[in-house]
Amino acid sequence: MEHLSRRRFLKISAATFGAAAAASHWDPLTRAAAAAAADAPPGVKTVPTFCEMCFWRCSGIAHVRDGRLWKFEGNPKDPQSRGRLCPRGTGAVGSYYDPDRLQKPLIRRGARGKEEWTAVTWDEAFTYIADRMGRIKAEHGPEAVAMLNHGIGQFFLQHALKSWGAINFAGSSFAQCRGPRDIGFALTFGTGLGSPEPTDIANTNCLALIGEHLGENMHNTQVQEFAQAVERRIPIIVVDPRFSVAASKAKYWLPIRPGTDLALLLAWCNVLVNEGRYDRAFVEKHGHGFDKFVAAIRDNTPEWAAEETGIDAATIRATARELGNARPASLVHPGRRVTWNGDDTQRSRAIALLSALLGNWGRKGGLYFAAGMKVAPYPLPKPPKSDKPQADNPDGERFPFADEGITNGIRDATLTGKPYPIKGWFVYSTDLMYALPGPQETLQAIDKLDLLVVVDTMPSEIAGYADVVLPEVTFLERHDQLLTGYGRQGWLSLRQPVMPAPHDQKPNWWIAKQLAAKLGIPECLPFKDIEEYLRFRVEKSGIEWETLKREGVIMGPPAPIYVEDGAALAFDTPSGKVEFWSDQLAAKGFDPVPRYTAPPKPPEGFFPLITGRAPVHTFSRTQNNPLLHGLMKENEVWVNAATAAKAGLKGGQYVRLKNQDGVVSNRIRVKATQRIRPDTVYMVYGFGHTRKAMTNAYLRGASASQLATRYVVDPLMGGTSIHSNFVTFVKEA
Ligand SMILES: Nc1nc2c(c(=O)[nH]1)N[C@H]1C(S)=C(S)[C@@H](COP(=O)(O)OP(=O)(O)OC[C@H]3O[C@@H](n4cnc5c(=O)[nH]c(N)nc54)[C@H](O)[C@@H]3O)O[C@H]1N2
Ligand SMILES: Nc1nc2c(c(=O)[nH]1)N[C@H]1C(S)=C(S)[C@@H](COP(=O)(O)OP(=O)(O)OC[C@H]3O[C@@H](n4cnc5c(=O)[nH]c(N)nc54)[C@H](O)[C@@H]3O)O[C@H]1N2
Ligand code: SF4
Ligand SMILES: [Mo]
Repeated sequence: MEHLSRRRFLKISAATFGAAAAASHWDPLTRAAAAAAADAPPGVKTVPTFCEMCFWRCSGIAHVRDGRLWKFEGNPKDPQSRGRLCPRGTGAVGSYYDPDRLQKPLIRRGARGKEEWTAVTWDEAFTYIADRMGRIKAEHGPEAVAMLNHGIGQFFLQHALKSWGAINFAGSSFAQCRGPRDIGFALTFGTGLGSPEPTDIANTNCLALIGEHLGENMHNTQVQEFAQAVERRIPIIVVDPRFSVAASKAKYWLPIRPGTDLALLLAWCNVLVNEGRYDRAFVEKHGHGFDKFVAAIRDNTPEWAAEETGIDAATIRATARELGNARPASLVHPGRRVTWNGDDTQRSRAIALLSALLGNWGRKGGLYFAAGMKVAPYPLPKPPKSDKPQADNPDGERFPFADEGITNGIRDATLTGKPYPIKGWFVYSTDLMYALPGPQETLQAIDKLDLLVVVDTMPSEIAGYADVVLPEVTFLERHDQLLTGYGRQGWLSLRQPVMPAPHDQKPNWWIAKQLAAKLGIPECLPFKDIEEYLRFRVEKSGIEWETLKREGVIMGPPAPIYVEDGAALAFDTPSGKVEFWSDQLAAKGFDPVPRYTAPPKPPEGFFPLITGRAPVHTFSRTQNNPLLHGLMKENEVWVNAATAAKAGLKGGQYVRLKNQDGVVSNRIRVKATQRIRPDTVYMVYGFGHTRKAMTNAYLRGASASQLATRYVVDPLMGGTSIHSNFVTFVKEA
């Protein structure tokens, strides 16, 4: 590990965040020279592949020197990275060399959650799983086995389970992340935004960020474009209870009272309409129910919103004017992790309505139309149809506007046995103890299971409760499903192995094929190996396999992304127009125009707990990574300096946090700062691991998820709020 020391890493990752932010040329990404394959020194092998350290999916070039994985840098041909990776991507090397990686399949011997395992062969593991699955199927039907997953690697396992008869699948990227946003936009414009979100930050003349803290949230291309926007000196408006890094670059910081954003958004709409600073032509041609919308927001004045949000009316007016004057190259960022308070779809719909008022749909500097790339499918046999409804949302009756599986809905069904029992979970690449609020319910649901299989690279929290743990190789050691990306131009990226598996870890496609064989359905994945599968799809699409292997990325044909260059406007809503007033919401008993309700007040002495990201970590998955751990070992709880003084707390001191339900966190250091409202506390989520097997991350910092025992479910689509908890301080003796 010598060449992987922290110093070495810092040299590779030359511009770490703090230093870059202080520099006049603001550049938070790693500035490693993106050496193309041809420039590699002798003895160095380069392999292009795409990153899985987060879901932005940048393509990079891995360098192997003398058989050691040396570095991972951006691929200059890739539209996501543009030749530069973020610190987490660069740090991927650490996930390969992490000595705490899972090494062998494990079967639990003791009680669930007790760390008693037997290492077994893959064949023994599959036999055990197939036997339990067979018994569940015989007693309850195949619908009783569900899969909870995240990431591109889920594909082959999903297909194997579907072919066996499973129908319940969900990823935390919907109900815990961007689901409310995509549904809010779909209710308004007829389509969601998807990932990567097509925000034309590069060309916008005014940008509002609503709790989207670019620069800490390191989604690569957006951060690069945000840094350019800062340099272009356009007006930037940052709405965040916390003085985020983005706020420090902005013309306006609106330190809003948490949970009151809908009041601000409606007041912005009110100003744009009343002052005539909206796109009249767009609204007249494409709007549905505009007059009723105007009537509905009549009382949402800046003066009214000031009372709710704590932002003065003059600032609300001034920022609305900035947005209106720059239209249509004016952008209220739709956000990404929008699961805040449980009314998130309606808040996102208000952002969609602002986009409509600004007329930025399909316009330069607004929300462009993402172009994709068509790649031929592999002829996989179709899974059987089930006559049972999906357990999370039977016949769409529970959450009428959900269009993907709901993780917490599957958990509910497991807990209640309704509409039918769920007895098995396959968990792929998601740590449910972090991703899902209500950890107590997750544990109760696990108690109801006859089989919990966890496929992970690390001894994660959720793996600690598994019956069978299957160790996957990291993304640096495997092929994966093809990535067909959407953006200003479509593209195709290949993931391919850079290094051999250090132990008995296997890739997802292999696990899926072996499992399918054990379940007696080998024909559902009818290829010899994944290279055959990938090669078939690539060549069938008229692309040379060798070229893709060498380049890593192939761009699709250009397509119109703006209305100006020929993209057509059509809206897949019931009215065929942009729905300022939503009849379908009204028909289901919801507000046809978003209506604000004030968030609950904390008990005396308690503070709302909000969360976010650190630039060098992803969720809960990188805290143990030796390189990234070296850059940030634990999280801190941000407390306003005045609040800290009142509570008798000093910066740097350890405290525990206790939530409204009496749950007490691990120790966490206080960051006493002016950079947050006095009535709010903040922490980066993903810390506070409790498994000893994670030697770096073990008991470092506190887990926001552990404190998230209370949550509100969005009635439109099943999303779970993550900012519904209040905490107070417990001082260490
Ligand atoms: N409190 C709180 N909760 C949140 C959020 C928050 O901000 N605060 N954010 C929400 C959001 S936006 C999201 S997208 C979700 C994210 O939720 P998740 O995607 O579940 O994120 P992680 O907690 O990092 O869990 C990932 C797990 O996958 C494992 N893993 C990593 N790489 C691989 C791989 O290649 N193969 C396999 N098999 N396993 C792998 C890791 O070791 C880890 O155990 O969380 C949501 N939950
Ligand atoms: N470094 C890094 N980057 C990432 C990720 C990562 O794990 N690490 N994850 C990626 C993923 S999957 C996602 S979904 C995105 C998520 O990134 P974002 O969508 O930016 O969401 P969060 O990271 O949860 O950050 C929430 C921000 O909102 C602020 N906030 C909290 N409550 C309120 C409120 O009531 N009103 C307002 N206006 N602001 C509030 C917080 O202070 C914080 O700055 O990040 C992506 N990028
Ligand atoms: S943004 Fe960073 S972590 Fe995410 S895919 Fe790109 S380089 Fe990897
Ligand atoms: Mo997310």
